[in-house]
Amino acid sequence: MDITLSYKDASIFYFMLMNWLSSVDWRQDEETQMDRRVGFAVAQLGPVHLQDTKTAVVVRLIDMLRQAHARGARWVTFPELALTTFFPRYIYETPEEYDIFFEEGLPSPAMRPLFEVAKDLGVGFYLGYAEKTEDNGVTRRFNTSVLVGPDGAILGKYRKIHLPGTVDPIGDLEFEHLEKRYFEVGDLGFPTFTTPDARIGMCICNDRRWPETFRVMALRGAEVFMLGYNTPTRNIHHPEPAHLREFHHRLSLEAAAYQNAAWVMAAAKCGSEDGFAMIGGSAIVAPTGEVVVRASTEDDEVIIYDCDLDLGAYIRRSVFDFARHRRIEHYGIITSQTGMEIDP
Ligand code: CDT
Repeated sequence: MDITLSYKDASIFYFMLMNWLSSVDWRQDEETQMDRRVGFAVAQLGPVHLQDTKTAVVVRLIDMLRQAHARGARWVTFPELALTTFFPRYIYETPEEYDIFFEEGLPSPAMRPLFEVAKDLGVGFYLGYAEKTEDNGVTRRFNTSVLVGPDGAILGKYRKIHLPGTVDPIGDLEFEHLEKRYFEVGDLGFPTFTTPDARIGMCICNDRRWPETFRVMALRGAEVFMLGYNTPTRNIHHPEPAHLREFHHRLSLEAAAYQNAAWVMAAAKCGSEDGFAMIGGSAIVAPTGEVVVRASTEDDEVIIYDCDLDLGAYIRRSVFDFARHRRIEHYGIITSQTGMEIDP
């Protein structure tokens, strides 16, 4: 009898086997449930040019919010500094020049239409923006994200802690990265927020390269990390091959998800903003560390996944049961020492 399979038959068999395997619940403990599924979307934003108005950008954000809702999302993650071009690439001398990029109040006038539509649709969201605020008569500026619940309630803010770049221009011929010039270091820590669907933590762009960011949120019970980013394709501070920019982005997300047993929602602002290229690669990563869906363009694009929050809970009861396995007596220098110090 000839039992040779054609390539097509073998492919069909492989596909059916994989489908069956992925439908089998491999989690082996009695607390495992399979019904804590929530639709999370990531809304990647293509380029926003210097001349684009905030009104026009918010129209694009609302359009993606509607798409996400139509596809079953309860939550949407938008990018860092989502309302304007990535202005820290430019040199401005006075607040009068750069305050046009900042928002005052929540929602700011520019954001209000997005807040209204989201509330009408019952969709919660993360939005990155440049925040200007008055504190005891002192003007302060932060690179901030806000978390708004599906009921329209403002759940809280996060102010970016790991600010990359410099205060003064380095004189690169193409562009600068002046986040340290325009923003203060965030002063809110890494808070997490309890919602009816999941406990959510927020961070912004460069924060994703630092494992402490996610561990602090995980210790506070975060089940979902939301993050927006603007990552220039070229690293002007530390030259490196372009492919490493995407690789390190993805590596950071996968490690954060796996080591903290949480879902990661990563939203890029990307493409060529007035000729300055930024990576795409928006993604949703499962607590297993696997990318489950990834944007395929460098333009406005919505990706969505039905996230099983019990998958993370299972991993936190097993491999990463922090209470059972962490050895804090050996971690002290992580918070007492910043740079490397070699024992004599
Ligand atoms: N926005 C942001 O934080 N971007 C940084 C670029 C670092 S290169 C100076 C990032 O980590 O992606």
